[in-house]
Amino acid sequence: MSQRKVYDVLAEAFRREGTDTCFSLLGDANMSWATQLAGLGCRMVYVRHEHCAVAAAMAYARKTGEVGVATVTCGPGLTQVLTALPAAVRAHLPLVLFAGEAPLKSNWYNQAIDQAPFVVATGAAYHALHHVERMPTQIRDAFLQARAERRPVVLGVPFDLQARPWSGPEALPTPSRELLPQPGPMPPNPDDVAHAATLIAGARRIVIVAGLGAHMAGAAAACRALAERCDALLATTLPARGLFHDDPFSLGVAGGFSSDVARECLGEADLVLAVGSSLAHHFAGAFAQAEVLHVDTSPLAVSQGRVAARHHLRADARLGVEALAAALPARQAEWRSDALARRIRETPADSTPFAPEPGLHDPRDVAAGLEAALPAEWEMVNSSGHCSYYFVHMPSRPFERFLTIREFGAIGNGIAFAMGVAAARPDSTVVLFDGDGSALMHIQELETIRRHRLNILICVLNDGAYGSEIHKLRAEGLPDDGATFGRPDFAAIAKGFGLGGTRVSDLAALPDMVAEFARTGGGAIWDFPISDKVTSPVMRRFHPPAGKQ
Ligand SMILES: Cc1ncc(C[n+]2csc(CCOP(=O)(O)OP(=O)(O)O)c2C)c(N)n1
Ligand SMILES: [Mg+2]
Repeated sequence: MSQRKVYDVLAEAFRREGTDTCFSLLGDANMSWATQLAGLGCRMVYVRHEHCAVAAAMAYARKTGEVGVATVTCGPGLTQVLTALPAAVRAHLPLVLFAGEAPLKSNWYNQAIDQAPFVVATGAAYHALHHVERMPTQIRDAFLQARAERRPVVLGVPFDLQARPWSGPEALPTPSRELLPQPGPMPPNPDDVAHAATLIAGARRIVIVAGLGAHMAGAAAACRALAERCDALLATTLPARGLFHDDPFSLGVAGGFSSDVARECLGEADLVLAVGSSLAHHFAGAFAQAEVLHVDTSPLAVSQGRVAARHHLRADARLGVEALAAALPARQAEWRSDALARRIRETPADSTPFAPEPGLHDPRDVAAGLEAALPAEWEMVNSSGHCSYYFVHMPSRPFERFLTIREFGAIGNGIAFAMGVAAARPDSTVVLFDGDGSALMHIQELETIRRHRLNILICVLNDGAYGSEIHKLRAEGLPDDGATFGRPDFAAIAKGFGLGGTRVSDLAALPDMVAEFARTGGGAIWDFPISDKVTSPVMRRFHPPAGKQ
């Protein structure tokens, strides 16, 4: 036992916290610890860029409900993750990042940098672990903080201290899971229920919009029941997309990515019940007219700079919604008609006509072709960029098989998110929908996919451009050459990394291609050359061509 080093004990402390997967890129300041963590049975996913370690841990945390764990070395290892950390902060994802720190004993070290201000600026917490015997407790407390505050916690551990012989106590502290307060769900105040019930009774057109909080509280069924009881329609925020995917009165996403029918119905609403949602900007923009009743354990008045809700029901989402259903008489269905259900089911999300150039697809046809061909149990990951609108409109895909994290608006995360989902669901096939620009930003991770034998099918909507930029530049009447690159040959790129690669020129071939991929598994890119003339409704709305504002 006297041979044990500090890094051995720190690795044991992570295992005791339940860490069984760690996304990692090694350097002097974390390699001994990471190697011992692997030796203790933790699955390591060794990525090729630190950003992708943290981004993969984010998707892993979202999919598993656990704390995502990643590790990077000090200095340049840490500065690489400064886009991923704020994205995790905004998405309320619990992470613990083991980062090395420069050795304390050295007067000078080339990778030394004052790490805390970088991390704190992202909204994540930073703890410098400088007292060896206290380190296991600080690790436990980092997990406690990540779970309680639902944000990333970065631990900076000088690597000279890690290499010391362990002289502290043998026993590790009680793990965070045993200490975390586990209060029962919060019931609503009866007066608040009465106020909310009066409001609902006086409304004509009600929409219940569920956010991730509704999912986490297990409130989806209660929302459906309440909607039926008070003749309301259902919708979700973008992160909770698919929560009511099989309900005939579900409008899909309420926000910038709403379908045409959803926008029309949301525009008619006079009351919105926002259940377990953060009332984000995009969501609120969908309801110009409606009063908002926020049902949440922390109901908000102002969100993202606007007054977002004037009525509040503080409660666990499920208990709050159930209490409302109990307080309200059942209403005659008027809005919820068979005709409306048929319109919701049969109307395309966007019917604006475009005529793509020969040899190029309309992205809507690509999404429809994949929606029809991909097996129901495969995991979907949507990335960012202009193309992400299209893959939100795959109505058969439930929330449980769909992931999108985009609160910080960064591109370049798709491949890492898909790797995180693949690690969380190792027996599944993961399908990523990405843009050409976003995919290229971290294309090196194809090597990780191959080496770790991850089942990831990457569908690239290849418009040969930063689509979001060209459509905005064109709308402004400005030249688009700074964002137009030509279509990279993703099939050749994938093959260069040892993966499968196909340029999909005929969408009718998709069912056979899917069947073949299901048989072989592995990693591949399907490259869909698409027109750069087709614009999404959200783009057309916010960036109408010059002169049409
Ligand atoms: C890290 C980062 N850099 C730049 C941007 C600005 N940006 C937003 S969308 C986009 C284009 C993405 O291109 P692509 O992935 O090909 O998707 P498309 O818009 O063409 O569908 C860019 C550069 C960003 N959001 N994040
Ligand atoms: Mg593009």
